Amino acid sequence: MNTIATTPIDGQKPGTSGLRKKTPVFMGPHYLENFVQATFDAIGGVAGKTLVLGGDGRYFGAEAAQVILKMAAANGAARVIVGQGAWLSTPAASNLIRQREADGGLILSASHNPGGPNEDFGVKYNMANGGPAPEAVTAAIHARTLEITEYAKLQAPDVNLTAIGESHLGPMVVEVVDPVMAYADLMETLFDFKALRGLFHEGFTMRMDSMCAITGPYAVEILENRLGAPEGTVTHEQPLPDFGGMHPDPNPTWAHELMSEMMAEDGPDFGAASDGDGDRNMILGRQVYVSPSDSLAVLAANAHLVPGYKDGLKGVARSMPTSAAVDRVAAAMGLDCYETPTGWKFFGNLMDAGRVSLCGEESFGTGSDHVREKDGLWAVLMWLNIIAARGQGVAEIMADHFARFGRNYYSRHDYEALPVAMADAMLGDLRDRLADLPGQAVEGLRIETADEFSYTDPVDGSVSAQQGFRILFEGGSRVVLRLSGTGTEGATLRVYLERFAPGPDGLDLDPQQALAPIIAATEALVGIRARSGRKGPDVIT
Ligand code: VG1
Ligand code: CO
Repeated sequence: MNTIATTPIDGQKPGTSGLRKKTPVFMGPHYLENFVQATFDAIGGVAGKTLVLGGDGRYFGAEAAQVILKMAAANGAARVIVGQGAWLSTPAASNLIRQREADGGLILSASHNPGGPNEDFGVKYNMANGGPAPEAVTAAIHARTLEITEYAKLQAPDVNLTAIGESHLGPMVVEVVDPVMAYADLMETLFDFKALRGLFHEGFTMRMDSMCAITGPYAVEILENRLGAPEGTVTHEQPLPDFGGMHPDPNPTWAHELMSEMMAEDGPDFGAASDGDGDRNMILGRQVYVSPSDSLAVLAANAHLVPGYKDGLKGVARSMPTSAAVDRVAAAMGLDCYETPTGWKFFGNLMDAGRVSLCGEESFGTGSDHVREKDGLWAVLMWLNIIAARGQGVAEIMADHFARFGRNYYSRHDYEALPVAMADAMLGDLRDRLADLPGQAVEGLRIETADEFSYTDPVDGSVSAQQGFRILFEGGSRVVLRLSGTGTEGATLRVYLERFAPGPDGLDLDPQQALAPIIAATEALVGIRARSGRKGPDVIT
């Protein structure tokens, strides 16, 4: 029998980006099956449909892929396109869904969260446009998990996912494809590969840290094989089920090996890192760290130098906590600029409607309408192409950018694994006081406005409320506070700090120093350290 009885399991509510839990939770009886069946049910079934399937190679990914294939077959799917070895980076999955005109896809990843038997696993459903399911769909999936009584799963041996080619699972076709080639080909259509080959030929040095996660094979193929960068340019290039014990989050804290190499006087010209599923990027020059919000602004200001964007951008969008650096570029260039809640799913409608072609988040996510996910290697290639076209290094490009547009000093402070009740109480108290804050002075800073961000999608009119607290100070400084929707342990409080310096003076301060008054005002207002007993943030970006 293909039908198996089950009962609802609590807590299967997708967060900012899919459902993420500790791996043993996902491996528990019926856990994955319930969620996958609820997903299929919520999208009106998969009978006759074509799906894309793959993940970042983390522990339990290959087994989960087998379960999903058997369930897709028993639910009547016509075809599933799977990355070889069940591997697909998130942007490559998005590309395959679009290119092959699939009805949707499932991505097996907990992204930047560590992987392994006791770390994190995740499943995310993407729509026919290649983008993450919007909130209405994830809400329907969650609702379905609460009423599920059975799921369908074919009793069959595992499918061979190591060899490229087609096979059958019942009447369903399983098509195993090379995970890298279609994506690498797409990159060749967007960037000046000839100029990039020239750059490496002239001795430009680069370090790409794939952090033992999925971008390794993609980066080796593109940077070393196609662009002629020397072997060894890509490090930690072998995807491993536990990411070799690395925390595959490309930020200064977790990519510390790369950071120390790049901060040396004789370090490489250019450095980059990506996350577990390959949708994030960190950009570095020799002794230069580019904050993700600034990176987005630089890409917006220079996109016309890149073949894929030579006619200019349709518009730009950023998540609300991302700094307003890109807004200044948009204003100067006459581009529309949208502010969305955190999470890539909110950019999909804007891109589908042709309103924006470049989007970004402060969390090391940048991307364009070439796919419907953020795309780490794409951002790296954008930077390389801009460096080649301008004939300037990262430091010069940044200095020039700040001189032209001013500088939005920016930093994010994360407090991880806080007790949920404490975090809720802290933000609940802030919510209660919001209306009284405007006009008050804290630590010498006068509060101009304070609110809780609510977003109305300009394309479909859907409303997303309670998307983070914003406190604006006089002079364009601001602090934003919100709780993470991707963590699997306790609550993670994210504090986003920003201060604008118009220049020409004061453009090269240490961001933590430049932001010190706002950090002090935030502590006075919210009492994070006082209430949590923590000495400081766990992660500073
Ligand atoms: C975080 C980031 C958000 C990003 C999301 C998914 O969400 O803040 O900008 O879109 O991760 O990225 P949260 O809710 O934890 O703040 V990924 O690379 O983990 O798919
Ligand atoms: Co990711």
